[in-house]
Amino acid sequence: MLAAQCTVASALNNCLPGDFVDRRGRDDVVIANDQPGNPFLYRPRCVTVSAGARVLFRALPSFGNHPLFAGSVSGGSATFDPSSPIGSITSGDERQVVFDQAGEYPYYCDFHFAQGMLGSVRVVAPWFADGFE
Ligand SMILES: [Cu+2]
Repeated sequence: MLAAQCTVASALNNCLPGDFVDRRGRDDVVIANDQPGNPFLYRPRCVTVSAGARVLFRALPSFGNHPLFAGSVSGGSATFDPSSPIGSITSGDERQVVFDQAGEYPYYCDFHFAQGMLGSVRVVAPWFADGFE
């Protein structure tokens, strides 16, 4: 299937290939909406981690204000993905998510995705962790 091999790289939740911050090889990674002056931006918004990484999602001031859902936004509407390890996080202000399986795990704020509050975690197999540079 040549067409499948030529598929354009996905851009889930506005994460283009060049947008992914490289956090491969790290056991612990933090994603937070902590940019001064812009509470609607996750940092890093798009991130690559190694399988087994623990990602600490932090919400300022809380997930009650910024409920975090697994899934993708397309055409202005969000689709929850219940199979993602991110799930839905609606209380507290910190939640650790362990990503054991390679894949791409988009996420969004259920209140503010239209304002750009969305991103994606790309998980790569650990044996590739040092193979790209
Ligand atoms: Cu929000």
